[in-house]
Amino acid sequence: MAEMREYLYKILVVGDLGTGKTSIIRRYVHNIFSSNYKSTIGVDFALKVIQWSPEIIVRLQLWDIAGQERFGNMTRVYYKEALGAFVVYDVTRPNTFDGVTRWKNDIDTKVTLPEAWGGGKIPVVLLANKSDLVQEGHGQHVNAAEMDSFCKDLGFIKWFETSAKDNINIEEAARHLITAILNIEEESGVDALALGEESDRVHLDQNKQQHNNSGSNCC
Ligand code: G3D
Ligand code: MG
Repeated sequence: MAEMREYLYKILVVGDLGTGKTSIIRRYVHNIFSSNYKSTIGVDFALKVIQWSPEIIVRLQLWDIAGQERFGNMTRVYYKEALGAFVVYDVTRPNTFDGVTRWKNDIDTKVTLPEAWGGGKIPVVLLANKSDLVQEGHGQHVNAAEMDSFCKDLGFIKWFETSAKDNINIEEAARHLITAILNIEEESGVDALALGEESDRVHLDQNKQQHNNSGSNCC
């Protein structure tokens, strides 16, 4: 029988205030969303456990920023050991699209993949959220060719039009990001972050601890 493998992936969800980050996480994680882990740096965690295949279980640790958006960037503590990210904007508010470049740069300058995985940029997916409102005549659908080119220039691995309200494309976007991370891990041939091995990977409780002691680590 094939050996079971478990992975723990820390995923960041960033973007301007009101773009739908919390709604997307809630929609994706259903009722497992918890505010209990709120820490001094204003972060909520949500955990989603996915039976990816008969042999693979993926534990997604989704990091939401609670009220920190107004600074337009996050501390390195927040980004530490993240393996993927979503950047969210609101299709009905063009100024939130300006934030996309800023958030992507913030990610690229503050976190890289583990050395054992080549140390490159973490995979990031762009979410054009509230697409249900476009159906109702607010804003307009994104231009696919322009978005493809924008994503290529900025280094997003893909974009999706999503609706947290109508549950559109959220599952698909998550699958795409997880697939990308699994591929990077597989290509590297280094199973360093697999659960059950020695590593300094993140655990929810440890994170809470770290953040509570994180004053001097902030940038
Ligand atoms: P944030 O976490 O990025 O700050 P929230 O954003 O998830 O708190 O969402 C901000 C507001 O946008 C909320 O409305 C939420 O219901 C709404 N929203 C989020 N996603 C969608 C979506 O896909 N479609 C629509 N129509 N609305 C969405 P309120 O009124 O509670 O402030
Ligand atoms: Mg929020």
